Amino acid sequence: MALNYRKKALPIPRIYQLDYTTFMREYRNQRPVIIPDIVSTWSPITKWTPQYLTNVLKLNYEDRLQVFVSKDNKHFINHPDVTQLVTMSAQEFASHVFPDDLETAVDTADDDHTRYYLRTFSMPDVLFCDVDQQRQVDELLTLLVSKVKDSNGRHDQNEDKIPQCDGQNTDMFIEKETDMNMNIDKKTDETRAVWEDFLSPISLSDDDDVHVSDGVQEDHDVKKKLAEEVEVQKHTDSDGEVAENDDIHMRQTMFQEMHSRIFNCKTMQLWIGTRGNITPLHYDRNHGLLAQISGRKELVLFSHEDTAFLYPHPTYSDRAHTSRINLRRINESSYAALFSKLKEAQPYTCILKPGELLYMPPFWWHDVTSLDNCVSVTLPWDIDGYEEVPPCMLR
Ligand SMILES: O=C(O)CCC(=O)C(=O)O
Repeated sequence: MALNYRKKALPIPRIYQLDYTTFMREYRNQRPVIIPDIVSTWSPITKWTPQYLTNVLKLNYEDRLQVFVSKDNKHFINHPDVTQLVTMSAQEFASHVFPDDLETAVDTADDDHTRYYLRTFSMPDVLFCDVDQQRQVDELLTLLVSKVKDSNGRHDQNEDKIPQCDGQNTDMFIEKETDMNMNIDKKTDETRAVWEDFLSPISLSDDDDVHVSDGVQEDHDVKKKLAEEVEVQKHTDSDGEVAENDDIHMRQTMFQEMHSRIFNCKTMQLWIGTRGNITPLHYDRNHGLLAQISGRKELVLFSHEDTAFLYPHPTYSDRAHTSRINLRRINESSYAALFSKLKEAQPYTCILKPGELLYMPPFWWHDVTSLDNCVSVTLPWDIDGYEEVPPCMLR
């Protein structure tokens, strides 16, 4: 997208081997970053073939898949004049986004300008199990929370107590279609039962107020302290050893809590769609991790500090977290005049490639265009009680 901003768009950095200390110091709550070497080794990168995803969608949704269908390639995917939420069979949806012959599909898409976008508001159990694997959880949380060793050099012993999908072999969904109906109900019930009692009680949605109950507040105070102390304080005297053990214990608790908050099948979202799909300029109140499984997406981000230049819908509107600006039109002179302050905003851009993970701080504005047929996963996590809502967002 060649956009005519006054301020030159800045690239979002790609940082390999990003560590916890650098993440806390430079990015968390401050600016976006692309992490190229975590999701790239996740099992969904190779496992989520078109056939596998089609099987899972069929078994989860059968003929009740709710898909955004847009006949227009220039407007928002969720513009009510051009986009409908259509209920269709998983098979039909798959035939659009996973066509056997990609060349033909691209030509067809260009001909009739029809785009298809599935966005789930929770994660199908089978796919969730593929994401919530011990090694994958460990690697991501080591970056976000910092993994600690006890005084004997051992890693967190309590991790074993966290229910995980590790034992779940989801390869069964590569089976022949006829065998699958029998398996799915049993499988999803079992998986759900493991998770139901353990999931984070802190719900998350665009509309949620940031709310921390009294009981949780104490824990958040502990985390505030941890967040400020990026390095674990090392002590040598006996009092110091106690302090270090306390610190390790707190970090282990935090690790477990973050596991259930980030790897949460009720808040994780799946995005599958055709190229050309647009998610218009909006912000979320949570920390965002966008994991790109296949295809590329182009993103334009703005800091929350630029909110005054981004023309949000009125606060009373149900679209208060979205902008009135369609970034595809800003080079039109009449449009530019209407939204003249946009020139003051500082855009950050990237093309997110398969295997890459984008961290977006809370309240950062983002606009997303699918450059290819894409599969992505969003892992949002709600902000903590001590993380203040930026004053510019209190409209
Ligand atoms: O991928 C998209 O189309 C939108 C993703 C998004 O808005 C998010 O992850 O918050």
